[in-house]
Amino acid sequence: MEKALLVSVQIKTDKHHWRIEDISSELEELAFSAGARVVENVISICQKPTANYLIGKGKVEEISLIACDEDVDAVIFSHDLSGTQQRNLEDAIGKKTLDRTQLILDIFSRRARSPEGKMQVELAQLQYLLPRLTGKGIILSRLGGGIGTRGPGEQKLEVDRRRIRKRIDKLKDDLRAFRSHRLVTHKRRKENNLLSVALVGYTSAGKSTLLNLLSGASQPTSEKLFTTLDPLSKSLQLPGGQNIILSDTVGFLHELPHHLIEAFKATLEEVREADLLVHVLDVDDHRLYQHNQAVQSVLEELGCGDKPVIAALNKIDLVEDRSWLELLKKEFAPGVLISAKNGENLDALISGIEGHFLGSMLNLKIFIPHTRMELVDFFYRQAKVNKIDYLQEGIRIDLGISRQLYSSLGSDKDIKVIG
Ligand SMILES: Nc1nc2c(ncn2[C@@H]2O[C@H](COP(=O)(O)OP(=O)(O)OP(=O)(O)O)[C@@H](O)[C@H]2O)c(=O)[nH]1
Ligand SMILES: [Mg+2]
Repeated sequence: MEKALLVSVQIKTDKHHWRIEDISSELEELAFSAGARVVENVISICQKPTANYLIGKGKVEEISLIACDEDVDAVIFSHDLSGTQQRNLEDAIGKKTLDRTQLILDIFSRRARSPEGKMQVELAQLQYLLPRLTGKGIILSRLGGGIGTRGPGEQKLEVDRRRIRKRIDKLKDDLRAFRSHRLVTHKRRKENNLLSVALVGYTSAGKSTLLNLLSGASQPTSEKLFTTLDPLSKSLQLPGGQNIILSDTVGFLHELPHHLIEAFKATLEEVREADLLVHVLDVDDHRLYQHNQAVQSVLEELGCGDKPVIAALNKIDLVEDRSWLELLKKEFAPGVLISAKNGENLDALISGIEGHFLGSMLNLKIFIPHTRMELVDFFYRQAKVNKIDYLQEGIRIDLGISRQLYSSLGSDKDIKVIG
Protein backbone atom coordinates (compact mmCIF):
# COMPACT_ATOMS: atom_id res chain seq x y z
CA MET A 1 0.00 0.00 0.00
CA GLU A 2 1.36 3.40 -0.97
CA LYS A 3 2.10 5.85 1.83
CA ALA A 4 0.67 9.27 1.05
CA LEU A 5 1.10 12.71 2.51
CA LEU A 6 -1.95 14.87 1.84
CA VAL A 7 -1.92 18.62 1.40
CA SER A 8 -5.35 20.23 1.80
CA VAL A 9 -5.32 23.65 0.24
CA GLN A 10 -7.77 26.49 0.55
CA ILE A 11 -7.18 29.51 -1.66
CA LYS A 12 -9.14 32.54 -0.55
CA THR A 13 -9.49 33.91 -4.08
CA ASP A 14 -11.13 30.71 -5.38
CA LYS A 15 -14.71 31.25 -6.43
CA HIS A 16 -16.32 28.39 -4.58
CA HIS A 17 -14.59 27.31 -1.52
CA TRP A 18 -15.47 24.58 0.86
CA ARG A 19 -14.46 24.83 4.49
CA ILE A 20 -10.93 23.52 4.88
CA GLU A 21 -12.14 20.69 7.18
CA ASP A 22 -14.45 19.49 4.43
CA ILE A 23 -11.76 19.76 1.75
CA SER A 24 -9.39 17.73 3.87
CA SER A 25 -11.89 15.06 4.91
CA GLU A 26 -12.87 14.52 1.30
CA LEU A 27 -9.24 14.32 0.22
CA GLU A 28 -8.70 11.62 2.84
CA GLU A 29 -11.67 9.65 1.53
CA LEU A 30 -10.37 9.95 -2.02
CA ALA A 31 -6.89 8.82 -1.01
CA PHE A 32 -8.32 5.89 0.94
CA SER A 33 -10.47 4.98 -2.08
CA ALA A 34 -7.34 4.96 -4.25
CA GLY A 35 -5.79 2.45 -1.87
CA ALA A 36 -3.32 4.84 -0.22
CA ARG A 37 -2.39 4.93 3.46
CA VAL A 38 -2.47 8.50 4.70
CA VAL A 39 0.42 9.37 7.03
CA GLU A 40 -0.43 13.03 7.50
CA ASN A 41 -2.76 15.68 6.20
CA VAL A 42 -1.13 19.12 6.05
CA ILE A 43 -3.39 22.16 5.84
CA SER A 44 -2.42 25.15 3.75
CA ILE A 45 -4.57 28.27 3.61
CA CYS A 46 -3.40 30.92 1.15
CA GLN A 47 -4.70 34.34 0.21
CA LYS A 48 -3.91 33.74 -3.45
CA PRO A 49 -2.20 31.05 -5.51
CA THR A 50 1.44 31.37 -6.53
CA ALA A 51 2.46 30.55 -10.10
CA ASN A 52 5.42 28.41 -9.10
CA TYR A 53 4.15 26.23 -6.29
CA LEU A 54 0.48 27.10 -5.81
CA ILE A 55 1.23 27.50 -2.09
CA GLY A 56 3.94 29.49 -0.30
CA LYS A 57 7.59 28.43 -0.45
CA GLY A 58 7.80 28.05 3.34
CA LYS A 59 4.94 25.57 3.33
CA VAL A 60 6.61 23.62 0.54
CA GLU A 61 9.72 23.27 2.71
CA GLU A 62 7.63 22.05 5.64
CA ILE A 63 5.94 19.47 3.39
CA SER A 64 9.27 18.39 2.00
CA LEU A 65 10.61 17.68 5.50
CA ILE A 66 7.57 15.64 6.53
CA ALA A 67 7.59 13.73 3.23
CA CYS A 68 11.22 12.81 3.81
CA ASP A 69 10.81 11.90 7.48
CA GLU A 70 7.82 9.73 6.80
CA ASP A 71 9.35 8.34 3.62
CA VAL A 72 6.10 8.70 1.72
CA ASP A 73 5.54 7.40 -1.80
CA ALA A 74 3.38 10.30 -2.92
CA VAL A 75 2.30 13.80 -1.97
CA ILE A 76 -1.30 14.55 -2.95
CA PHE A 77 -2.71 18.07 -3.26
CA SER A 78 -6.44 18.76 -2.86
CA HIS A 79 -6.19 21.53 -5.43
CA ASP A 80 -5.50 21.23 -9.14
CA LEU A 81 -1.91 21.96 -10.11
CA SER A 82 -0.65 23.36 -13.39
CA GLY A 83 2.07 21.40 -15.16
CA THR A 84 4.67 23.90 -13.95
CA GLN A 85 3.47 23.84 -10.35
CA GLN A 86 3.50 20.07 -10.34
CA ARG A 87 7.05 19.91 -11.74
CA ASN A 88 8.34 22.53 -9.32
CA LEU A 89 6.72 20.87 -6.33
CA GLU A 90 8.09 17.54 -7.36
CA ASP A 91 11.60 18.96 -7.66
CA ALA A 92 11.35 20.74 -4.33
CA ILE A 93 9.81 17.86 -2.38
CA GLY A 94 11.62 15.06 -4.16
CA LYS A 95 8.55 12.81 -4.15
CA LYS A 96 5.90 11.90 -6.66
CA THR A 97 3.36 14.72 -6.55
CA LEU A 98 -0.25 14.43 -7.67
CA ASP A 99 -3.25 16.69 -7.71
CA ARG A 100 -6.88 15.93 -6.93
CA THR A 101 -7.81 15.32 -10.56
CA GLN A 102 -5.05 12.76 -10.97
CA LEU A 103 -6.17 11.07 -7.80
CA ILE A 104 -9.75 10.87 -9.06
CA LEU A 105 -8.57 9.62 -12.44
CA ASP A 106 -6.55 7.01 -10.62
CA ILE A 107 -9.61 5.79 -8.70
CA PHE A 108 -11.63 5.71 -11.88
CA SER A 109 -9.01 3.69 -13.70
CA ARG A 110 -8.96 1.17 -10.86
CA ARG A 111 -12.73 0.79 -10.94
CA ALA A 112 -13.35 0.71 -14.69
CA ARG A 113 -14.56 -2.73 -15.68
CA SER A 114 -16.52 -2.48 -18.91
CA PRO A 115 -14.75 -1.72 -22.19
CA GLU A 116 -16.72 1.53 -22.42
CA GLY A 117 -15.80 2.51 -18.86
CA LYS A 118 -12.12 1.82 -19.53
CA MET A 119 -12.17 3.88 -22.71
CA GLN A 120 -13.87 6.78 -20.98
CA VAL A 121 -11.26 6.81 -18.24
CA GLU A 122 -8.39 6.59 -20.71
CA LEU A 123 -9.87 9.47 -22.70
CA ALA A 124 -10.14 11.60 -19.57
CA GLN A 125 -6.56 10.73 -18.60
CA LEU A 126 -5.18 11.67 -21.99
CA GLN A 127 -7.15 14.90 -22.10
CA TYR A 128 -5.78 15.79 -18.70
CA LEU A 129 -2.29 14.95 -19.82
CA LEU A 130 -2.13 16.64 -23.22
CA PRO A 131 -1.95 20.29 -22.14
CA ARG A 132 0.60 19.33 -19.49
CA LEU A 133 3.03 17.87 -21.97
CA THR A 134 5.26 20.89 -22.14
CA GLY A 135 8.86 21.23 -21.15
CA LYS A 136 10.53 18.34 -19.49
CA GLY A 137 10.30 16.46 -16.29
CA ILE A 138 6.55 15.97 -16.01
CA ILE A 139 5.59 12.81 -14.24
CA LEU A 140 3.55 10.65 -16.48
CA SER A 141 4.16 7.42 -14.70
CA ARG A 142 0.87 7.51 -12.76
CA LEU A 143 -1.18 8.04 -15.84
CA GLY A 144 -2.43 5.43 -18.25
CA GLY A 145 -0.79 2.23 -19.37
CA GLY A 146 2.77 3.16 -20.12
CA ILE A 147 2.18 6.50 -21.76
CA GLY A 148 5.53 8.18 -21.40
CA THR A 149 7.62 8.25 -18.26
CA ARG A 150 9.45 10.90 -16.33
CA GLY A 151 11.31 13.49 -18.39
CA PRO A 152 11.46 12.36 -21.99
CA GLY A 153 13.24 14.90 -24.20
CA GLU A 154 11.35 17.50 -26.19
CA GLN A 155 11.51 15.50 -29.40
CA LYS A 156 10.07 12.45 -27.78
CA LEU A 157 7.34 14.64 -26.33
CA GLU A 158 6.39 15.82 -29.80
CA VAL A 159 6.02 12.22 -30.90
CA ASP A 160 4.06 11.42 -27.79
CA ARG A 161 1.83 14.39 -28.31
CA ARG A 162 1.00 13.25 -31.81
CA ARG A 163 0.46 9.71 -30.63
CA ILE A 164 -1.74 10.90 -27.82
CA ARG A 165 -3.85 13.05 -30.14
CA LYS A 166 -4.33 10.09 -32.44
CA ARG A 167 -5.33 7.89 -29.53
CA ILE A 168 -7.79 10.54 -28.30
CA ASP A 169 -9.45 10.63 -31.74
CA LYS A 170 -9.64 6.86 -31.85
CA LEU A 171 -11.16 6.68 -28.37
CA LYS A 172 -13.72 9.34 -29.29
CA ASP A 173 -14.70 7.36 -32.40
CA ASP A 174 -15.03 4.12 -30.48
CA LEU A 175 -17.07 5.82 -27.78
CA ARG A 176 -19.37 7.23 -30.43
CA ALA A 177 -20.09 3.67 -31.52
CA PHE A 178 -21.10 2.77 -27.95
CA ARG A 179 -23.22 5.88 -27.87
CA SER A 180 -25.17 4.97 -30.98
CA HIS A 181 -25.81 1.53 -29.52
CA ARG A 182 -27.12 3.19 -26.40
CA LEU A 183 -29.36 5.47 -28.44
CA VAL A 184 -30.93 2.41 -30.06
CA THR A 185 -31.72 1.02 -26.60
CA HIS A 186 -33.26 4.32 -25.55
CA LYS A 187 -35.31 4.50 -28.73
CA ARG A 188 -36.60 0.99 -28.13
CA ARG A 189 -37.55 1.95 -24.58
CA LYS A 190 -39.44 4.97 -25.89
CA GLU A 191 -41.23 2.83 -28.46
CA ASN A 192 -42.27 0.47 -25.70
CA ASN A 193 -43.34 3.46 -23.64
CA LEU A 194 -41.18 2.45 -20.75
CA LEU A 195 -40.73 5.27 -18.29
CA SER A 196 -37.22 5.63 -16.99
CA VAL A 197 -36.00 6.73 -13.60
CA ALA A 198 -32.31 7.49 -12.92
CA LEU A 199 -30.75 7.33 -9.48
CA VAL A 200 -28.35 10.23 -9.18
CA GLY A 201 -26.37 11.60 -6.29
CA TYR A 202 -23.06 12.27 -4.66
CA THR A 203 -20.66 9.36 -4.60
CA SER A 204 -21.36 6.98 -1.70
CA ALA A 205 -24.87 8.32 -1.06
CA GLY A 206 -26.27 4.81 -1.44
CA LYS A 207 -27.55 4.67 -5.04
CA SER A 208 -26.38 1.13 -5.75
CA THR A 209 -27.60 -0.13 -2.37
CA LEU A 210 -31.01 1.30 -3.23
CA LEU A 211 -31.05 -0.18 -6.74
CA ASN A 212 -30.14 -3.59 -5.32
CA LEU A 213 -32.91 -3.51 -2.78
CA LEU A 214 -35.58 -2.26 -5.17
CA SER A 215 -34.76 -4.44 -8.13
CA GLY A 216 -32.83 -7.44 -6.84
CA ALA A 217 -29.72 -6.31 -8.72
CA SER A 218 -26.32 -7.13 -7.31
CA GLN A 219 -24.31 -4.00 -7.98
CA PRO A 220 -21.19 -3.82 -5.83
CA THR A 221 -21.46 -1.29 -3.01
CA SER A 222 -18.81 -0.02 -0.61
CA GLU A 223 -17.88 2.88 1.60
CA LYS A 224 -15.14 3.77 -0.89
CA LEU A 225 -15.86 6.57 -3.34
CA PHE A 226 -16.79 5.90 -6.96
CA THR A 227 -17.68 2.26 -6.52
CA THR A 228 -19.98 2.37 -9.55
CA LEU A 229 -18.64 3.48 -12.89
CA ASP A 230 -20.89 1.63 -15.29
CA PRO A 231 -24.57 2.39 -15.41
CA LEU A 232 -26.88 -0.53 -14.77
CA SER A 233 -30.55 -0.50 -15.66
CA LYS A 234 -33.14 -2.86 -14.22
CA SER A 235 -36.82 -3.05 -14.87
CA LEU A 236 -39.19 -2.69 -12.00
CA GLN A 237 -42.94 -3.01 -11.69
CA LEU A 238 -44.77 -0.36 -9.72
CA PRO A 239 -47.69 -1.50 -7.53
CA GLY A 240 -50.19 -0.19 -10.10
CA GLY A 241 -48.64 -2.43 -12.74
CA GLN A 242 -46.64 0.17 -14.64
CA ASN A 243 -43.17 -1.04 -15.61
CA ILE A 244 -40.30 1.37 -15.28
CA ILE A 245 -36.57 1.22 -15.96
CA LEU A 246 -34.47 2.12 -12.95
CA SER A 247 -30.81 3.05 -13.59
CA ASP A 248 -27.85 3.35 -11.29
CA THR A 249 -25.24 5.87 -12.42
CA VAL A 250 -21.75 7.06 -11.65
CA GLY A 251 -21.57 9.16 -8.49
CA PHE A 252 -20.95 12.90 -8.58
CA LEU A 253 -18.36 14.92 -6.72
CA HIS A 254 -17.86 18.61 -6.14
CA GLU A 255 -15.71 20.17 -8.81
CA LEU A 256 -15.72 16.92 -10.69
CA PRO A 257 -12.93 17.31 -13.23
CA HIS A 258 -14.38 18.59 -16.45
CA HIS A 259 -12.57 15.90 -18.47
CA LEU A 260 -14.40 13.25 -16.55
CA ILE A 261 -17.83 14.74 -17.09
CA GLU A 262 -16.99 15.11 -20.79
CA ALA A 263 -15.64 11.59 -21.06
CA PHE A 264 -18.56 10.12 -19.11
CA LYS A 265 -21.25 12.02 -20.99
CA ALA A 266 -22.18 8.87 -22.89
CA THR A 267 -22.67 6.93 -19.68
CA LEU A 268 -24.52 9.84 -18.16
CA GLU A 269 -26.93 9.66 -21.07
CA GLU A 270 -29.09 7.55 -18.73
CA VAL A 271 -29.58 10.68 -16.66
CA ARG A 272 -30.36 12.83 -19.68
CA GLU A 273 -32.86 10.31 -21.01
CA ALA A 274 -34.64 9.81 -17.69
CA ASP A 275 -38.24 10.91 -17.21
CA LEU A 276 -37.63 11.34 -13.50
CA LEU A 277 -34.54 11.61 -11.30
CA VAL A 278 -34.32 10.18 -7.81
CA HIS A 279 -31.64 12.19 -6.04
CA VAL A 280 -30.13 10.01 -3.32
CA LEU A 281 -28.65 12.04 -0.45
CA ASP A 282 -26.72 10.81 2.57
CA VAL A 283 -28.39 12.54 5.53
CA ASP A 284 -25.69 11.31 7.86
CA ASP A 285 -23.00 13.31 6.05
CA HIS A 286 -22.45 16.75 7.52
CA ARG A 287 -21.58 17.97 4.02
CA LEU A 288 -25.13 17.21 2.87
CA TYR A 289 -25.81 20.74 1.62
CA GLN A 290 -22.51 21.00 -0.22
CA HIS A 291 -23.19 17.61 -1.77
CA ASN A 292 -26.62 18.75 -2.86
CA GLN A 293 -25.15 21.83 -4.47
CA ALA A 294 -22.46 19.83 -6.25
CA VAL A 295 -25.09 17.45 -7.64
CA GLN A 296 -27.18 20.36 -8.87
CA SER A 297 -24.24 21.86 -10.71
CA VAL A 298 -23.30 18.57 -12.40
CA LEU A 299 -26.95 18.14 -13.41
CA GLU A 300 -26.92 21.60 -14.89
CA GLU A 301 -23.73 20.88 -16.75
CA LEU A 302 -25.45 17.83 -18.22
CA GLY A 303 -28.41 19.95 -19.26
CA CYS A 304 -30.68 18.18 -16.77
CA GLY A 305 -31.28 21.04 -14.37
CA ASP A 306 -34.99 21.17 -15.15
CA LYS A 307 -35.83 17.49 -14.82
CA PRO A 308 -38.34 16.50 -12.17
CA VAL A 309 -36.60 15.21 -9.05
CA ILE A 310 -37.64 13.28 -5.96
CA ALA A 311 -35.14 13.44 -3.09
CA ALA A 312 -34.39 10.09 -1.44
CA LEU A 313 -33.03 11.21 1.93
CA ASN A 314 -31.04 8.08 2.69
CA LYS A 315 -29.28 6.51 5.70
CA ILE A 316 -31.89 7.66 8.21
CA ASP A 317 -30.93 4.64 10.32
CA LEU A 318 -27.78 6.58 11.26
CA VAL A 319 -29.58 9.73 12.44
CA GLU A 320 -31.38 9.96 15.77
CA ASP A 321 -32.81 13.44 15.53
CA ARG A 322 -36.24 12.84 13.95
CA SER A 323 -37.20 16.49 13.99
CA TRP A 324 -34.16 17.35 11.91
CA LEU A 325 -35.10 14.62 9.45
CA GLU A 326 -38.62 16.00 9.18
CA LEU A 327 -37.13 19.41 8.52
CA LEU A 328 -34.96 18.00 5.75
CA LYS A 329 -37.99 16.33 4.24
CA LYS A 330 -39.71 19.68 3.97
CA GLU A 331 -36.63 21.40 2.69
CA PHE A 332 -35.99 18.85 -0.04
CA ALA A 333 -39.66 18.42 -0.98
CA PRO A 334 -40.74 16.32 -2.71
CA GLY A 335 -38.59 14.10 -0.52
CA VAL A 336 -38.84 10.73 1.18
CA LEU A 337 -36.87 9.61 4.26
CA ILE A 338 -35.43 6.16 3.63
CA SER A 339 -32.83 3.66 4.66
CA ALA A 340 -31.63 1.69 1.66
CA LYS A 341 -29.65 -0.50 4.00
CA ASN A 342 -32.52 -1.84 6.07
CA GLY A 343 -35.33 -1.18 3.60
CA GLU A 344 -37.09 1.40 5.75
CA ASN A 345 -39.74 3.44 3.99
CA LEU A 346 -38.96 2.20 0.50
CA ASP A 347 -42.72 1.81 -0.09
CA ALA A 348 -43.06 5.55 0.35
CA LEU A 349 -40.36 6.14 -2.24
CA ILE A 350 -42.06 3.80 -4.69
CA SER A 351 -45.40 5.56 -4.06
CA GLY A 352 -43.67 8.88 -4.65
CA ILE A 353 -42.35 7.65 -8.01
CA GLU A 354 -45.72 6.21 -8.95
CA GLY A 355 -47.50 9.35 -7.78
CA HIS A 356 -45.24 11.46 -9.94
CA PHE A 357 -46.13 9.48 -13.04
CA LEU A 358 -49.82 9.26 -12.14
CA GLY A 359 -49.85 13.00 -11.65
CA SER A 360 -48.80 13.41 -15.24
CA MET A 361 -51.31 10.82 -16.37
CA LEU A 362 -54.59 11.16 -18.20
CA ASN A 363 -57.66 9.37 -16.93
CA LEU A 364 -59.59 7.92 -19.82
CA LYS A 365 -62.44 5.57 -20.60
CA ILE A 366 -61.77 3.61 -23.75
CA PHE A 367 -63.50 0.95 -25.74
CA ILE A 368 -61.76 -1.79 -27.73
CA PRO A 369 -63.10 -4.75 -29.76
CA HIS A 370 -62.70 -8.32 -28.50
CA THR A 371 -60.37 -8.99 -31.41
CA ARG A 372 -57.78 -6.75 -29.70
CA MET A 373 -57.57 -8.69 -26.44
CA GLU A 374 -53.76 -8.25 -26.47
CA LEU A 375 -54.33 -4.57 -25.65
CA VAL A 376 -55.78 -5.53 -22.27
CA ASP A 377 -52.53 -7.21 -21.36
CA PHE A 378 -50.60 -4.25 -22.77
CA PHE A 379 -52.55 -1.76 -20.63
CA TYR A 380 -52.07 -3.87 -17.54
CA ARG A 381 -48.34 -3.66 -18.14
CA GLN A 382 -47.99 -0.11 -19.35
CA ALA A 383 -50.79 1.87 -17.71
CA LYS A 384 -52.93 1.83 -14.61
CA VAL A 385 -56.13 -0.10 -15.22
CA ASN A 386 -58.81 1.12 -12.80
CA LYS A 387 -61.80 -0.82 -14.07
CA ILE A 388 -62.49 -3.24 -16.86
CA ASP A 389 -65.87 -4.45 -18.22
CA TYR A 390 -66.17 -7.26 -20.71
CA LEU A 391 -69.35 -6.38 -22.60
CA GLN A 392 -70.95 -8.22 -25.46
CA GLU A 393 -69.94 -5.60 -28.02
CA GLY A 394 -66.39 -5.14 -26.74
CA ILE A 395 -64.24 -4.27 -23.74
CA ARG A 396 -64.56 -1.03 -21.79
CA ILE A 397 -61.57 0.06 -19.76
CA ASP A 398 -61.11 2.94 -17.32
CA LEU A 399 -57.43 3.66 -17.15
CA GLY A 400 -54.74 6.12 -16.17
CA ILE A 401 -52.27 6.48 -18.99
CA SER A 402 -49.19 8.63 -19.53
CA ARG A 403 -49.51 11.38 -22.11
CA GLN A 404 -46.57 9.87 -23.92
CA LEU A 405 -48.25 6.48 -24.26
CA TYR A 406 -51.57 8.04 -25.15
CA SER A 407 -50.11 10.02 -28.03
CA SER A 408 -48.32 6.97 -29.37
CA LEU A 409 -51.64 5.09 -29.47
CA GLY A 410 -53.43 7.89 -31.30
CA SER A 411 -53.15 6.15 -34.64
CA ASP A 412 -54.75 2.88 -33.47
CA LYS A 413 -58.25 2.95 -35.01
CA ASP A 414 -59.52 0.16 -32.74
CA ILE A 415 -59.14 2.25 -29.61
CA LYS A 416 -62.13 4.52 -29.11
CA VAL A 417 -61.99 7.12 -26.39
CA ILE A 418 -65.45 7.36 -24.82
CA GLY A 419 -64.77 9.62 -21.88
N1 LIG B 1 -26.15 2.87 7.42
C1 LIG B 1 -26.48 2.92 6.13
N2 LIG B 1 -25.53 2.73 5.21
C2 LIG B 1 -25.91 2.77 3.91
C3 LIG B 1 -27.24 3.03 3.50
N3 LIG B 1 -27.29 3.01 2.16
C4 LIG B 1 -26.02 2.77 1.74
N4 LIG B 1 -25.18 2.62 2.79
C5 LIG B 1 -23.74 2.37 2.76
O1 LIG B 1 -23.11 3.48 2.14
C6 LIG B 1 -21.99 3.04 1.38
C7 LIG B 1 -22.12 3.53 -0.06
O2 LIG B 1 -23.20 2.87 -0.67
P1 LIG B 1 -23.27 2.63 -2.23
O3 LIG B 1 -24.62 2.03 -2.52
O4 LIG B 1 -22.07 1.93 -2.72
O5 LIG B 1 -23.25 4.16 -2.71
P2 LIG B 1 -23.31 4.73 -4.20
O6 LIG B 1 -24.15 5.96 -4.14
O7 LIG B 1 -23.72 3.68 -5.15
O8 LIG B 1 -21.79 5.14 -4.39
P3 LIG B 1 -20.90 5.28 -5.74
O9 LIG B 1 -21.15 4.09 -6.59
O10 LIG B 1 -19.52 5.32 -5.20
O11 LIG B 1 -21.30 6.56 -6.37
C8 LIG B 1 -21.97 1.53 1.49
O12 LIG B 1 -21.03 1.18 2.48
C9 LIG B 1 -23.39 1.17 1.90
O13 LIG B 1 -23.45 -0.02 2.66
C10 LIG B 1 -28.23 3.21 4.54
O14 LIG B 1 -29.42 3.43 4.31
N5 LIG B 1 -27.78 3.16 5.81
MG1 LIG C 1 -22.73 2.87 -6.67
